[in-house]
Amino acid sequence: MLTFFHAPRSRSTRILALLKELGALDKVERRIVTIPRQDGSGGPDAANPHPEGKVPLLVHNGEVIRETTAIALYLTDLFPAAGLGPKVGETGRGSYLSWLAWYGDVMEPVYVFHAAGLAHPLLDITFRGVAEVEAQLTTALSDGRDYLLGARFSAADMIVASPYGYFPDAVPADPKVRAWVDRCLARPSLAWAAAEDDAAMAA
Ligand SMILES: N[C@@H](CCC(=O)N[C@@H](CS)C(=O)NCC(=O)O)C(=O)O
Repeated sequence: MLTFFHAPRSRSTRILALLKELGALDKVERRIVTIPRQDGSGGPDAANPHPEGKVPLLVHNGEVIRETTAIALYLTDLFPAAGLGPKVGETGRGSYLSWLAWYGDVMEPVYVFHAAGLAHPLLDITFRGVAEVEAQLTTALSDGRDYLLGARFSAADMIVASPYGYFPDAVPADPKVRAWVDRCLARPSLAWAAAEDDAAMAA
């Protein structure tokens, strides 16, 4: 039994799109929960078993999996036929894990600190900054590859490109990075997930 706890138009929308890419929607029970929103709407939801009250959350046979990148890895491992993440022992597995972890451990914190206007030597030492984040993408895509792992689209592309869907002004200037962002954001699964979210919000 697989249950996905989701709040429309939130970080969990990426997981909804991933489930669509995986062809796994019919294998997952989707439960819509509320979260506190920045505009003051919403609020914690007693029906959400996330230890911090957040989304996304996945529960598989009673086991609770939290954090977007862990959930993405869990799902691509669980549904390997979709080919959205290299398996253990397969070429690209290390790169795949690295991009997923880098997103959660570096990229997202860097953009959050930047958006909050925070600067401190300890933040620079620990995470570096926006310029270094952009340089990682520029370097990785400099050989003209279509995706972070090469020719192969993966869940790492979905997660790492996702902030640029919310903040188009933050897309790095490098043409190859911009083309990669466009490629990732053009996935039909994202438009589908957005429409699902719109319908859920309207309801
Ligand atoms: N690092 C977490 C962040 C999750 C997160 O902050 N989700 C927000 C929605 S965008 C949330 O649930 N907020 C509810 C709250 O702060 O109580 C992840 O990526 O899973």
